Amino acid sequence: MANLIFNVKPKTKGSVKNRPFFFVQINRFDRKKKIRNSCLHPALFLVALLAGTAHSENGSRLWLRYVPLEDTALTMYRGRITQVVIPKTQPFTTVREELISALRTLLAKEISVVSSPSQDGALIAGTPDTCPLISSSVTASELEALGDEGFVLRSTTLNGYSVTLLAGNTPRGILYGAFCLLRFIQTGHSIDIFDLHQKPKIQKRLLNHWDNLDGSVERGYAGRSIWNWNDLPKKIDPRYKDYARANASIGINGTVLNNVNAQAQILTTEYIRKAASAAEALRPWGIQIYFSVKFTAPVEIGGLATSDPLDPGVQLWWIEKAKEIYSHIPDFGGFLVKAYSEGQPGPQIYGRSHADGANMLAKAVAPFGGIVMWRSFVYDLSIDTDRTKCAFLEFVPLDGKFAPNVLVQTKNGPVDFQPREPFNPLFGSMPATPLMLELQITQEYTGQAQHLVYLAPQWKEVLDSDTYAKGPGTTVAKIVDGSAEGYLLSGIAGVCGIGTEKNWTGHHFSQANWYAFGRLAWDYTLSSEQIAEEWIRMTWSGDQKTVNQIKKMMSGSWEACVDYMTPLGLHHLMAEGHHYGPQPNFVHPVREDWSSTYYHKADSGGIGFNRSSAGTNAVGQYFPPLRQLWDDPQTCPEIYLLWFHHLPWDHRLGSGLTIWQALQAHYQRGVDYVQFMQDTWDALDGKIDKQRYEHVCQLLTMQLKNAIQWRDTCLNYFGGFANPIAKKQTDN
Ligand code: GCW
Repeated sequence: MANLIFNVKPKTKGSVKNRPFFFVQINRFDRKKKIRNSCLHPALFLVALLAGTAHSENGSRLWLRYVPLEDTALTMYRGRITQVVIPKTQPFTTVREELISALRTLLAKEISVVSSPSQDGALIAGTPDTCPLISSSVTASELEALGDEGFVLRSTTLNGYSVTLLAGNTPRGILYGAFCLLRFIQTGHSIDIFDLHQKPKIQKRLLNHWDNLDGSVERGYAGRSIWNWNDLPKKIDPRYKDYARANASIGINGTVLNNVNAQAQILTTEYIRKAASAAEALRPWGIQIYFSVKFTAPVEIGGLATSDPLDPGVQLWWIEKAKEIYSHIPDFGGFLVKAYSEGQPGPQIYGRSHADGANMLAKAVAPFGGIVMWRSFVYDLSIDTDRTKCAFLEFVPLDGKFAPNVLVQTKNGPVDFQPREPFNPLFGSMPATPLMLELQITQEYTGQAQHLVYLAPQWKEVLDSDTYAKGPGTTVAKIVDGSAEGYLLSGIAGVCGIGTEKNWTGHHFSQANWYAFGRLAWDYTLSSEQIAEEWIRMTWSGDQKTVNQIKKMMSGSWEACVDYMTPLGLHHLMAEGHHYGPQPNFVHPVREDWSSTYYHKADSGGIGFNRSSAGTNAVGQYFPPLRQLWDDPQTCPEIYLLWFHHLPWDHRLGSGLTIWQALQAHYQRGVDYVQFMQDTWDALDGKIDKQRYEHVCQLLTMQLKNAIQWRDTCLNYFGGFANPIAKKQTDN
């Protein structure tokens, strides 16, 4: 729907006034006027496709393409891996097959599987239980430090042969280590003389699917749901394995199969059976499954008269339900709950709190090691008229009241996955509760599957934000990984937009966000650039020049999106419903906080939401010194200025520009960047396989059009307030 609307060219007929506001295009700033309809005529496109079949790629192999290395790259690994020692027993089958087939393809040669090393270049993989060579080469304390998921990769000498050791405590650790080694080889990283110890920083690393049981995907832009509920449990789509393998390769260890706007049906025996067979396909890759559950399930499918969490009958229903689930899915992960938010029911219906609800579910799954992820995405405006304050006001008083196996799952910012938000003030304010970070991989508010927007820098900004909760250095990352308070239970979730499209994510570059999420969940200290470089080398090309060009495109793409959509701390200017294009004049007939005007508050007096101590005092929910710094427009970072302040149009920034001039500059900068991405991609013609190259070409053309539309629509609208003021000043 969104895309259709956006594709429509402004008609010449009819009154401009009668058209939705965002159709109006003003090319005032369109200096280069280089907007093409497509890189290639459709007929030529077809010819190119047919001609290039041998080299055409559809993106379905993601970053696991395992392209045979070219001669120069091969020299680097010559003699390094010639044979593999790995257990032949069941839990190692997955990793053994992956490792051997990948090595044979990448290194273009026979790799023999042997029971003990007989020449230089043996790769010895296993746990101390399966392989005595491991216990003799890796100390017990080294192994202990690795935990269940870690691994050691080490070049060493054994029985006189130079070998590579891949050791861990579990098959899962070996699987992650194998993918690490394969990544090194695919990205031209040396595997000589290294001694690498790795384990994930965060325990539960989950994708959240917002997939409905009818196959539709809320905020999904890549086709239908990959979960074929109609075919399950009998038919297992081969894509489940591909999905699980891709996730394992980046360290993701769990997935919530269904939408947080949940249907009670998922808890029926029929669906539990279906889910159990999907779980079987994912298990070999270390992926546990979880359900989003509807709080009123006991009434809806259990035939009870109430779903009150303090009612013993309701408690028993959940206990029995958990038993049933675990009898089919012994490694079931647990429940995710959206309660009392956007129409979803919650314990509040019965006058109970979030903690009452969460703890009832937690008790049911606790005997099996399950967890409950209770979302803090609530904004009941009767609690406070500033939406950003609501979750804090509801949840902070409950700190310490949640059972130990409950995580409070919290979005990165206090509104809703906007292009940029300050971090959510709940981080640091609930020390007695483990908080799970929820990020959005599907680009609901950042151009969906049409725009190239690499989100790792956004996530890094959040993770690296200092909350000052326990003094300087208490970053969001340290709260999320549990280290700030010493929690063992920790989690991070990424709302994914994976669907039935061949390339999984719609835009080939949206795959990078899936990849980056996994890599950051494993180790948030990795830089966005490093992650991008790995991904590009595995996904597009190993040619350094090409890699550098694509990396340049990606690195500034998020900031560009912020610039052309919502610069200087603006937020939620998106059109209603689909959240794709701009609609700054939108006023919702019923809910004030679903209106764009509620967020920007532009009028002749200025622009921005006054959340300072003189306004709603949302800034007071942050710890000092942020509270003071952000309270004062002179010290508030420009990136959050209009988030916290309502300022006159002629207010001067540090740069000497007025707010109005700065807004114009940002919107233009965003457009220029998209133009730069398009020019850079154009120059890569011939360096990238045709099919994917052309697809990205077309999307960049669309993105440029859209960026211009964003700029023009917003500046046209805000100019209505700002220009008379600017004019008055020039006249004076
Ligand atoms: O981002 C908003 C989306 C809703 C979503 C909700 C949530 C699943 O617009 O589609 O519902 O947030 O996170 O619960």
